[in-house]
Amino acid sequence: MRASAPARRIRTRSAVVAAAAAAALLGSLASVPAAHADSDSDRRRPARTLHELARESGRYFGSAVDNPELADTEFAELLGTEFGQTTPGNGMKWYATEPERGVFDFTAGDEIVDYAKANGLKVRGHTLLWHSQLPAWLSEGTWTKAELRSILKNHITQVVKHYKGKVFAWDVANEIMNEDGTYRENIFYKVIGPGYIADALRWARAADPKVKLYLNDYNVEALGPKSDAYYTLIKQLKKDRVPIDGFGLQAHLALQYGFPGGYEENLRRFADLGVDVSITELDIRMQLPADEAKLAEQADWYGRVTEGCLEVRRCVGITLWGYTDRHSWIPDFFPGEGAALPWDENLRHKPAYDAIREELAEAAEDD
Ligand code: 9MR
Repeated sequence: MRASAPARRIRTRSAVVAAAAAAALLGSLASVPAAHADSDSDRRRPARTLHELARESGRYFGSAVDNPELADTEFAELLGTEFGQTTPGNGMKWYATEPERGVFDFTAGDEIVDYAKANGLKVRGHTLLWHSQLPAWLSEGTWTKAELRSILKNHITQVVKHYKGKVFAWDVANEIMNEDGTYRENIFYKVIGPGYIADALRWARAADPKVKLYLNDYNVEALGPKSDAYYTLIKQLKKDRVPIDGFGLQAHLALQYGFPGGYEENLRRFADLGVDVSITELDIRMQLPADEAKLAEQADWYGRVTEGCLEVRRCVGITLWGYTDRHSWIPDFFPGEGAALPWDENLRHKPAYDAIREELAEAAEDD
């Protein structure tokens, strides 16, 4: 029964956090082994991976990967064993897939799809349309509405067709809202108007009738104007019978800004609209240097993000935006911040790993 689960999970999470803090005090954090037996099951059995635990309750647990990282064999091996899903960090973006108008290059995306297939991971497609990482021919061009609609339609059609049957979901439109809940004035909005969103979803559906179609954004984990805007938009899209299957919450969180208020309620309200929800780019950064208190708080947050997803039936999975501090976008984008992932630079578990594991293991037992 799930009814009593939350209280129980909260207790165990604080136990994990306390244990982590104790371990840190003993100076033994660096020696936490990269794999260990399930604490709650027969120790003679090999440890189940995070993904295997997530699968018990019908979810996936994944990590993004950027193409150059596949050359790091230690990293690639762990990605292939611990996780059941991956998302290309950059390989399927517009600049990579259509570097010249009408000239498509699927090399980077295919490399990740091939790696995923060889290792039994499923793939989320990311992303068909975004204001960032557009090729210069597109962002610097001057277009009429008809021209840009045709460019967008062709891009979506070619890319979705190429990956048909190879990706289970697409972030069709990425980061289309401002913080105050107004539409972001990206090139598509400016030239085509807000109707480009429904157009994009319809073209994606026409190219692959089965793939799950998502809108995806950051700073939408809390209840607030930005998530409200998506709630209103998705409700309207549903009403208009525009194909929309899911809402992706990136969850690039930062300890200094506080845990997103109303996170679980927010997930639930989207699920209640009749769409899936996914945590698509999870990382939890902190101001450096990391210390035991921050790592313990980070572990608590990773546990809470995981628990919230597990509490909402239509929350279908969690993807880390890279799983290790060795390969993370954070230090480059937020100078002085980092240590955002559950594995450290040496691919050793941090307290966050144990907190995630604890939540997944409890849910696996409950289901
Ligand atoms: O991880 C990506 C990084 O390698 C790129 O330099 C960056 C460029 O903006 O994009 C990163 O991924 C972003 C994702 O595509 C959308 N949400 C925010 C992610 C972090 O910037």
